[in-house]
Amino acid sequence: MKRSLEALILVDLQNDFLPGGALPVPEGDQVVPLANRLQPHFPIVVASMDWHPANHKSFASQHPGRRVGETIQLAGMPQVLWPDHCVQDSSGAAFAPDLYTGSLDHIVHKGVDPDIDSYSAFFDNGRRRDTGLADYLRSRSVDGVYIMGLATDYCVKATALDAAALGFTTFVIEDACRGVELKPGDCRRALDEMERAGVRRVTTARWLDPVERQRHLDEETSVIHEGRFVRLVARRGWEFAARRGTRGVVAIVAVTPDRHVLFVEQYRWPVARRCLELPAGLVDDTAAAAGESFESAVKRELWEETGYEAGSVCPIAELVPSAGLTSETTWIYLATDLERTGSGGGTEDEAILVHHIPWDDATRWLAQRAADGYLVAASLYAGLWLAAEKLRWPIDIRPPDTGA
Ligand code: VGL
Ligand code: ZN
Repeated sequence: MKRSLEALILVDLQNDFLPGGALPVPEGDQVVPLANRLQPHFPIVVASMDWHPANHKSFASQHPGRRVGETIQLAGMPQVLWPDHCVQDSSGAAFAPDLYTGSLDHIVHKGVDPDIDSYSAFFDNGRRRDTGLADYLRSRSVDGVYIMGLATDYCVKATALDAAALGFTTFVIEDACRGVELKPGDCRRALDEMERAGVRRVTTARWLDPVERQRHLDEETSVIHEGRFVRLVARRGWEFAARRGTRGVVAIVAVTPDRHVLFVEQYRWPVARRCLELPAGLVDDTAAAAGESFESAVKRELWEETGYEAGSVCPIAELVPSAGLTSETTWIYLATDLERTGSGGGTEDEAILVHHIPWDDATRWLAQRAADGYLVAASLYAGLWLAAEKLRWPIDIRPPDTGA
């Protein structure tokens, strides 16, 4: 099976293109948080940097008597003259301070030849020199590119047009781009031109809206085996387990007013062992609960399993229990203002034991059980640690004493 991946291309998210910079793009700063929130959704992330020598011929300063915004002939092509910007190694050329750069797989420097400008991240404006980006993308099995950044009417447009011409399936993420708009309507015309060249227009909602995101994921997921509660599925050649009929798993760090924490104990068949876990359950557990909010699922599951009603619940984190094995993630919630109104224990066939453990004794108690061969859920340790931060109740997180 031929691998095919999609890359995110972040175009010129550099200080000089932000408000206050040398060549400010209006609202340019507003796309930086979007770049940060899109990156986790892509297997490959690439950034381009406008990277000019100080004597670059696109700078008006290099043409005595010419002014910024005028158009001249350069390398046989019309060239808009710009203020000095993105000079190599200057602070103006640095990435936007709030941009997260730890996920960048590859960086392309462009506009390095003083005699010709380079709006596109693939080629200079005369298509004389190749930046190596197309080869890099092909070497990583990329056949689709999603482009965002600055500026819609120059570098984003040129990068998208080249990507499409090179045969990449090309998308422009409209709401994650901003333009210079030297003439009113430049951005709209740029988007129209991209569209005519076969570039598809999308918005960040495709990743950032959970419903839209899931719809796209489902389209590229095939079912290998349909179980009663779980299915075996494949996505891009990767096999994993997916739950049926639920929107998520919630696990609850529930603390009582007298500073106890609730754990549940249950014999679990996959590991054939008694396990100590946080009270937990599925959102949309039953037909009766379909469409419930995560918060009401937390309250319902906590009451069913432990008999406690929670006055207040809040989400702490979304954690991944086993990212290679299952699409399941666990939402850790903190539940406080507890009041006991039921007996708990779950449904009859669940046979859940509830343990009320003093917060300050929790890690010692868990270490003793673990030493006897009980299994402790990773989410339980993680949840205690995260809740300790939130509650400002220090917790001793020394690892269990295994006698070694
Ligand atoms: C750009 C003008 C000059 C851009 C770069 O990043 O769009 N625009 N250099
Ligand atoms: Zn430039």
